[in-house]
Amino acid sequence: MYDATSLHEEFGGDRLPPGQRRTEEFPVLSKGATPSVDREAWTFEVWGAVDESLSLSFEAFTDLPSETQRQDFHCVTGWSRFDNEFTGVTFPTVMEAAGVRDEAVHVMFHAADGYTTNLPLADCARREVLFAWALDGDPLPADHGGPVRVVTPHRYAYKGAKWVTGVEFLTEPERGYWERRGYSNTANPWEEERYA
Ligand SMILES: Nc1nc2c(c(=O)[nH]1)N[C@H]1C(S)=C(S)[C@@H](COP(=O)(O)O)O[C@H]1N2
Ligand SMILES: [Mo]
Repeated sequence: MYDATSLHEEFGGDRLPPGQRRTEEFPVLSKGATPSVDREAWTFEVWGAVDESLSLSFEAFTDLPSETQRQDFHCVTGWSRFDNEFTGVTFPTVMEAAGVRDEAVHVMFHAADGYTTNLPLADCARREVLFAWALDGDPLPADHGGPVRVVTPHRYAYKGAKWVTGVEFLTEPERGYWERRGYSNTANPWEEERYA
């Protein structure tokens, strides 16, 4: 298994970022109710600055090369959960499948509850950014974003869209749901980039 829990070293910080407290729980934070997303009806779309737009069923998506990683999870509200084992497709694998064009500089994630979140392409083109469908060996629970969610262990967790339905490659930066409402656009936990 790929261990991503030493990621903090790249950011020059402790494993527990400043101002965070560790919890064994896994709280649920969503802007609204958990949408019911049927695995069989779910499709994953990739569009924008790509050579090939994709539209994949759950079966086709989970047939892409996947891996399990041990990761930490940092919520902007102050809790961190260590050693989560997420299984999924890495962001670079999706980039390769779609053929991301040179003019792509930014990414918008779209989700079934209308949530969006954005990141620079360079922050996404990392092995640790996973489209995950399993947690600790079990199907990802609906409250935590099942069938498939994004995880971003190098950024606060609002950068990881639950119930993800698509990825849009952009030629200019845009802001997502919380980024337009006062959360940090950059969201680096080791710099405590919480609110803008
Ligand atoms: N689609 C969607 N994704 C989302 C959210 C949301 O409301 N909708 N909330 C975000 C926020 S603010 C956080 S902290 C994490 C929480 O993930 P968890 O509920 O699994 O702890 O999901 C993020 N992804
Ligand atoms: Mo959050």
